Amino acid sequence: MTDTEPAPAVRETAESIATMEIRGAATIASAAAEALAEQAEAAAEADATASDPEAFRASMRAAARTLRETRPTAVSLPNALRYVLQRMEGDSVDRLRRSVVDASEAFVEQLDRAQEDLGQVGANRLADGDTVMTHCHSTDALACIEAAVEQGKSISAVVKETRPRQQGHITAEQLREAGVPVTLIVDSAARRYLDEVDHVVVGADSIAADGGVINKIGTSGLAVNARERGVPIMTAAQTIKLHPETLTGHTVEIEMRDEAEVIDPEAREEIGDIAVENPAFDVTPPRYMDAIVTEQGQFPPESIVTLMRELFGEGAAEPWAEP
Ligand code: RUB
Repeated sequence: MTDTEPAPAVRETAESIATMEIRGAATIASAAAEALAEQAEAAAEADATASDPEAFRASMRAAARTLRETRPTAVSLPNALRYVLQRMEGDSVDRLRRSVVDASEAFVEQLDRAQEDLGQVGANRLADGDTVMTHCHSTDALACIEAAVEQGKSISAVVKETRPRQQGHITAEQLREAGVPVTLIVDSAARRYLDEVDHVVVGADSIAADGGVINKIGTSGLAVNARERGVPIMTAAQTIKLHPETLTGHTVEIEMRDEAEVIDPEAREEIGDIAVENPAFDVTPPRYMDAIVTEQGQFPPESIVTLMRELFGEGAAEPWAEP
């Protein structure tokens, strides 16, 4: 490992995030924070960085850049890197290493606590006997349903399959394990089943300053249909999903993924000359979302900017950039 080459553990985590072996905004964030701790341990041992604090810092920034480049939409990833790198301090490699490892552990702990806390808030919105509809697989959304079950409420779920990667299967399995009766449906059946549903619960990859919710493709259509059917829809999202750059007018990049996720190459070949597009996320305008549930309580989407300013000030530092 040279001073700019990330440790093998970092490259492995980056690869797993890019290939979606590690996926979902919260899981990506904790994996990225843990990878930085692994980088710190490796750099404290490596010849090029073990006795040079500046080279150590440079190697941490390079590792963060490698992780940052994996997927563009979930802001929890840069927010995790920011949290850890901003707490890196010390005038010796050992102190720097310790500060990174401590920050990484503190971040992961906070993440777990935040999810538990928001689960309680989200659960309060659900009543005994409710049926919820889910989209994709969100650990924050599941935390709300699981907390409601723990409160003794009887909840059932209509789970959208979520093309093209079928993360709905993960949701179905986890809800079943939590004792929630599950009905799995294809995405296009959602509107038909909304009449049987009391709540829609989704997660978020990023939340913009105007209250727009960026989540798995199909969330915005579901939200519009839920509004039309009069079914309340909430986003469960820890505050690390708040996107600080949107405070200064930046938009959130929507990841475009490989067309092979949508259609297998042979079938495509048979059809002939067509274009295939595979956006992984979409933006639900705040007017179609009833509440954003965080560990700090629930917010109407339009007021989330207040919390964002409190937590991030007016902008976002990039501590992984070369000085
Ligand atoms: C996952 C997805 C999830 C959010 C929230 O997309 O859209 O709803 O990431 O998840 P992908 P969590 O499968 O493409 O990563 O609540 O676990 O952070």
